[in-house]
Amino acid sequence: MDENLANLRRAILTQDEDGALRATRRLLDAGVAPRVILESGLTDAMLEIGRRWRCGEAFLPEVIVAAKIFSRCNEIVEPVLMTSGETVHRSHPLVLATVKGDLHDLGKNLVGAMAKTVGFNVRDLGKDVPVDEIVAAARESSPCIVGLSALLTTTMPQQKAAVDAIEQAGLRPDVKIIVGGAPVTQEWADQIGADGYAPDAASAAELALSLLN
Ligand code: B1M
Repeated sequence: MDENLANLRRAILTQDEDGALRATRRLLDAGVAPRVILESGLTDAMLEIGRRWRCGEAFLPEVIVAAKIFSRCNEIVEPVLMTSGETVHRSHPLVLATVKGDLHDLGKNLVGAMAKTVGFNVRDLGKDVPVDEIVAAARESSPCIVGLSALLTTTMPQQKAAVDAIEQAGLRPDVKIIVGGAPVTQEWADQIGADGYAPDAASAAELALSLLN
């Protein structure tokens, strides 16, 4: 299994789409848990791409291609994740968005996939989503949980803007808000008045579940 995971990571790092898809199928065929493939295969490879990019060892076109391969592999893994024994049937709404100005959506998509496995009815607004749209969706889906992803330090303030706008729209406390993304911390979540922060997609799903109670 470790060798197959290593093959998957290597294929993403060398922008070998066919190799990555093959390695993903092989892992699924071998019965490896979809969560492990998502976290230890796909996500770890993107973290390594990020490290190389920062050090000047990788360039933007490679990052774009790697992100596309990530999504293609995720398309194969997600349906298996949905049919895994972990899926519970509930139908509480979870509105999900990457905030305005931010085009990073791989992490948000993982949060959506994990949230579906614990039974949330996920309404994914996509990326670069303006605050007004988030408030409108929260109003339509209320009572609900709103999940806001931000990957750039420059777009984190949009999470605060959304929390403030939901508050001003009078939608609290029926709308709970969780935040996440690489630069986001628990401290930031507390500072902006969010109900919670999760460091990864699986914890985000668990956090959302805990907020239902
Ligand atoms: Co960009 N990028 N990027 N990028 N990118 C980062 C984030 C960066 C850290 C890279 C670096 O420094 N070398 C840096 C941000 C620096 C900063 O702000 N401090 C950066 C930059 C600077 C930029 C541009 C400005 C580059 C440029 O154009 N000059 C530009 C901005 C575009 C924009 O958004 N307006 C840009 C563009 C891009 C691409 C489009 C090429 C591509 C995104 C493709 C896509 O998403 N469809 C991209 C990528 C791929 C990255 C890195 C390499 C990888 C991000 C990723 O997808 N990781 C990233 C480096 C890094 O993060 N180390 C980087 C895999 C993904 C599964 O993890 O999204 O972190 P992540 O999600 C995690 C957790 O954060 C968490 O769960 C997931 C794990 O389970 N999580 C949540 C995420 N959302 C959550 C929500 C929750 C809870 C948990 O609750 C709601």
